[in-house]
Amino acid sequence: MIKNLAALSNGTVTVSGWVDTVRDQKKVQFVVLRDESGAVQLVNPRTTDADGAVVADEPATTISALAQGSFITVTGELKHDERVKLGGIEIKLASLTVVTAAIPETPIAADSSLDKRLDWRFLDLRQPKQNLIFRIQTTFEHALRTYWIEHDFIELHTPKLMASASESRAELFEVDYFDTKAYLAQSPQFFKQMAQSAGFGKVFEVGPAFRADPSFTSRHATEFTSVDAEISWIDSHEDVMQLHEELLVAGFTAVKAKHGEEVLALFGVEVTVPTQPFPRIPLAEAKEIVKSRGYEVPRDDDDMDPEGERQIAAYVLETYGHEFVFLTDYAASIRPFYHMRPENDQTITNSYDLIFNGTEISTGAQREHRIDVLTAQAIEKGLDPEELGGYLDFFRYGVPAHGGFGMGLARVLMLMLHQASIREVTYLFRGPTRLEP
Ligand code: AMO
Repeated sequence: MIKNLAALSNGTVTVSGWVDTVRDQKKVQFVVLRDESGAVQLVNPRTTDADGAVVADEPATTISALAQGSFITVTGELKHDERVKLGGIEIKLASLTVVTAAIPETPIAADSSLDKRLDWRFLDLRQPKQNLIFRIQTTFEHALRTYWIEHDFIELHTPKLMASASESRAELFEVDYFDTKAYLAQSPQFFKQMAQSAGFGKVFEVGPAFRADPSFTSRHATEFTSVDAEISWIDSHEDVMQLHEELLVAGFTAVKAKHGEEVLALFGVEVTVPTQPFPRIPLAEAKEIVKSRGYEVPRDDDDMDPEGERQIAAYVLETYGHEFVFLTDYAASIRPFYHMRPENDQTITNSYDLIFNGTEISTGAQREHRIDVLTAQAIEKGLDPEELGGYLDFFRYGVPAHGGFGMGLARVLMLMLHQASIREVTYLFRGPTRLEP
């Protein structure tokens, strides 16, 4: 790999990569060669005859014809030279093989629109910034998994084809399923709760979730990776929030340690490991706070709107110096039937949304585990208990108190790297008008 060249002594090396630029000068040719780890300058002095005229020989002729993006393998003499701006090394070429030539016309350029870049995603992903995003995602997920394994969680792979909705019916993808209909899972919600009834105790899943959401916002996709956890033996949603904090601290610590410097260099962003506990503010109080800052909350009886989320995040950053905030005690009227309500106040739920840098990244809650209360709450929300069939059975045969959360992986990355859209940090984005590549 190119990044390993810096550690080698002067001598013969063989290296492969994509042609980035070619400067074909009269007496010398320069090629910048890239791979996912970095770039190096190749130099090829032209051969001249006795009269000083340039001779058309190899590899000069091949270099002159190289199109950007061609994949080549070269052998040459590596030389450390402080005067070389690109990493202080260069390779004087001896031979060059074109592994695959690229078409000369590149379909995207640095100033191409995001949509055009997504059309040509494999070319777009060659940029070091894009490459870093997915290495960060790998590190982040690995840190979460390490935490889960160390804490004796069981990994689930729940089905993505379902017989009924698990969240709202409004955002459901329906598919033909032999002589009946199936629905794409919006969340592993029901099955991670089922695991509590099965005595699994602590479970997690990192998997796809589907939402037929026709919106074109910068934070919605029709298919996204959901990071889910569910735990038994809890006293309230406070236990879930503590788990959530510990996971994020583990994830951010790993990302900062492994990629902190690269993130600063390529994105100009400092990765901050959050301190525990994260601030917690009941939703009603958060609305009063943003109102006192001069922001008119559109509706008092609704979720916090995106601008409200930004306002409360700004307040939390100013007041507590924290990038995260748990908004708690959401009104029962705007939460799903399966959220538990505290005994002393049936108008709210034991639930939270987690806001990071001004945008929701997660929803969590203690679940209602008492079958009579759960059934009554489902009916109150206009659901037919018959349709919930198998789900309600989980609560008929003894189940511990439990709770959990679902978190959008791409949202975490987007906000960590201060990116404007979820499309930038999703390997292959799916939206209402995008099914390819
Ligand atoms: P919720 O519907 O709030 O909760 O989803 C949880 C988190 O998933 C992410 N998310 C999305 N990301 C991208 N595009 C979308 N269309 C999209 N929809 C949701 C968000 C969101 O915070 N079952 C509950 C979780 C639970 O209580 O365990 C649920 O799915 O980051």
